[in-house]
Amino acid sequence: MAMLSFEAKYRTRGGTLVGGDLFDFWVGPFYVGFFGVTTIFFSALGTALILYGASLGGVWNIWRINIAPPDLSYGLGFAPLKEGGLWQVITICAIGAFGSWALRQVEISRKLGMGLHVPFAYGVAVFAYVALEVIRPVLMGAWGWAFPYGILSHLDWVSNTGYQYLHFHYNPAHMLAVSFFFTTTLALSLHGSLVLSAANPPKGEVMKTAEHENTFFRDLIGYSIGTLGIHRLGLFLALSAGFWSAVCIILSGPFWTRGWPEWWSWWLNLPIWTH
Ligand code: UQ1
Repeated sequence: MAMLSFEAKYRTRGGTLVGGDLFDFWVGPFYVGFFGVTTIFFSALGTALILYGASLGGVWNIWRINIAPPDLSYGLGFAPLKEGGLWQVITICAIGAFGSWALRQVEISRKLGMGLHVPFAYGVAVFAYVALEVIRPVLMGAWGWAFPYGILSHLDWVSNTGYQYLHFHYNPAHMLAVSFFFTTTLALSLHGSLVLSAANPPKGEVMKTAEHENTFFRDLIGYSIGTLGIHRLGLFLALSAGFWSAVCIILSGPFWTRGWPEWWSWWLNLPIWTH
């Protein structure tokens, strides 16, 4: 664990949100904290319940294991464990674990005197999950609208939900989300390749720095966003992808129940087309 001597001076007390000094310690390289304990608790319980749910299903084919939410007839109430209740408790464990993980990131950021960008970014991914499993089902009045836990079964859910709106690619928020996902990969591939190209000059030459990186893009397109700027852009693109993903599924059902192609009628109905 070569990092230990280097990290010693950063292993300072404080920055905790709850519990004071009680959980303010490390296990090997890992900071624990109150939320480390709750992360372990929810992850272990959730994983055990997934294994129990899988055993009830009688299928151990990894692709086909499925733990479904309650039937729509249960509405927003609790269901018996074997009728979707297991899915409900697993969902509580997942949100407990994701929330604990985010708050542990906050405690570590506070310890190090850093900004809260990492927990914020992680929080957007959690928001997308919560949008699917809690916000949309609650707005639609039944847990049965949430997606099931299973490799193929959740893919089937995505496919079925998409076809319920005839052609999901006509959902304008979905268009934005997909565009942001693709632009994120473009930005990261440009950034990763640019940095590696500067770090890997011909054999025997000293590696290049940000000046060369800036110059490359000024030569190419007349503009460089800069070494800090590219990370701001990357964070914006990635968070936008997650954000619009959440928006596009919350719109579908609670706020738009017909096919998404039909939504574009407003365009066809503009008065400018009449003659
Ligand atoms: C860029 O301008 C830049 O600044 C030097 C980087 O930092 C290392 C980059 O990684 C990239 C990809 C660019 C180019 C990006 C734009 C939006 C012009």
